[in-house]
Amino acid sequence: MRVLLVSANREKYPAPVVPLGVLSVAGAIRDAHEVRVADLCFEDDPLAALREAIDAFRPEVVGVGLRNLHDNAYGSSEPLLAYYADIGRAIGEATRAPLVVGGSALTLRPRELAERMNARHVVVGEGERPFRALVDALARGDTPERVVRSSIVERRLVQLAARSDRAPVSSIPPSPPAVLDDLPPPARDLVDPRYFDAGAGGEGTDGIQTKRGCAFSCTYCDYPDLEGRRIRMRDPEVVADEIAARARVPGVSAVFLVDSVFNVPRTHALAICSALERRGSPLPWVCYVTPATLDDALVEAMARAGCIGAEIGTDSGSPRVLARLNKPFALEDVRRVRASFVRHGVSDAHTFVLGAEGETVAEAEETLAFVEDLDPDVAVFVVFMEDREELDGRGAAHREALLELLAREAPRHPGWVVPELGVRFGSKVRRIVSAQNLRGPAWVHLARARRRAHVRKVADG
Ligand code: B12
Ligand code: SF4
Repeated sequence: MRVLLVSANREKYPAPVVPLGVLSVAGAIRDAHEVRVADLCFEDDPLAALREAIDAFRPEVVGVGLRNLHDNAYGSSEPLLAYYADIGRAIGEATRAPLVVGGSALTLRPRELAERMNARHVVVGEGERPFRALVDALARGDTPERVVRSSIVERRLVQLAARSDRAPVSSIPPSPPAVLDDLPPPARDLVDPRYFDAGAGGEGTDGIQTKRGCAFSCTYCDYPDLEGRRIRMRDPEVVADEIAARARVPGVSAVFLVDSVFNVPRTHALAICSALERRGSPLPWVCYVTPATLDDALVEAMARAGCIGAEIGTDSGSPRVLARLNKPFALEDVRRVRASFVRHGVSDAHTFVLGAEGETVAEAEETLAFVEDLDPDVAVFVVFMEDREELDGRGAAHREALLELLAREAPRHPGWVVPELGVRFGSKVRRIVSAQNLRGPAWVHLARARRRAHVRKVADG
């Protein structure tokens, strides 16, 4: 079948991100079906571009990947949901091909998005196997049920998804968790080259996944819902070959390892580092880490393998709030890993989520005092917002008070970033980074500038 895959994401901050999910489902069906990708990220008129792509290809199935539910500034979801509804409408007007919707946003809000986009089918959870089964079924002339899913997704989420009102129905059983090394690689040849072209607005960072899943249970976090709680790893040698191959692509200047947590399991992270080092550490990279179980030897190995930055979900500087969030580490672990990152020349960005689990303003002030004392290269502050549809409205308390606190405190701390308030974030930062022809994540450049300033200050006495 002719399958048009649409990446709807148009978010440009902190940077445009390669649609790895859409490329992954493209890779999973292309041996049996003809696939094209329409990426709307850089289009001036996304709906016109979409109509053109449909007219040119005359697809028999249209798959749309939805990544985000809110923008980089954590604003209301409504503008994005309305844009997704427009996409659904434009597709319905341009073709009678069935519309299938998937992606992390869809997995978190299956019912609302299925309805608003008038989707014939939704794929909840990881998409390679379920989407393949669905397209194969459509090719056979079957009429599959409306919700198709991966078994990594808890039943709780799936029950929320839209009920089928179309009969007759043939059932596609939930796909078992994919064995990652058995999956075909993402169809990277179908990526829009503008992601790697600074002149076209790209930042040059590619995305690579070394594993799926997170075994921790931080209370507010969606990642285990999206990827499962059981960790599934890829062969480190294959990952390192993939990164080395990306290094040969013009414009690709850095890699983001998109794993929920890079450093767990430690043995797998170490194996990735040594496989990269043996290939000459082909590209600089950044990743997410947890302070739990992160030791100096692993940080050193990461630095040797090309790691230039680590994003750490520290979340709170209050021990009580850390316990309420069920974070798997203590504040002394955060101080310890900060010291390791400084020692090995890796920039660190700690994110803090204020207001989760009923955090009070006084507890948020405790967090700010902790951050002032820790003095990481970069501290990113967000105010908690619930994204899942069944929990709407919870956790909104104190929002305004917390934002006022950040508006007062963040501007006078050089490494503090508040996306929601535009403090050291957004178009101004990107302009500075591209004017100096710097590639890779913007926060790493802010971090490096801070360390240079610190060294100068020490040298000047
Ligand atoms: C890595 C990451 C980042 C990195 C990306 C780096 C890079 N260069 O790629 C950075 C730090 C830059 C980032 C930024 C942001 N991110 Co982010 N990010 C992630 C993370 C951890 C992994 C994303 C990823 O690449 N996964 C790997 C791919 C293969 O998985 P996937 O995209 O989900 O695709 C699978 C399925 O969804 C499905 N699928 C996908 N598309 C399609 C299409 C069809 C047709 C079908 C059938 C199926 C399907 O199948 C795919 C394969 O199994 C996720 C959380 C998570 N664990 O999933 C958050 C996540 C995607 N991010 C999120 C958000 C909000 C953001 C920001 C807006 C945050 C901010 N305020 O800055 C920005 C937006 C950036 C942008 N331009 O869009 C949210 C989105 C949902 C939401 N709540 O809005 C997530 C889910 C985290 C969360 N809060 O729960 N992010
Ligand atoms: S360790 Fe990170 S990814 Fe895992 S549940 Fe906690 S916050 Fe989420």
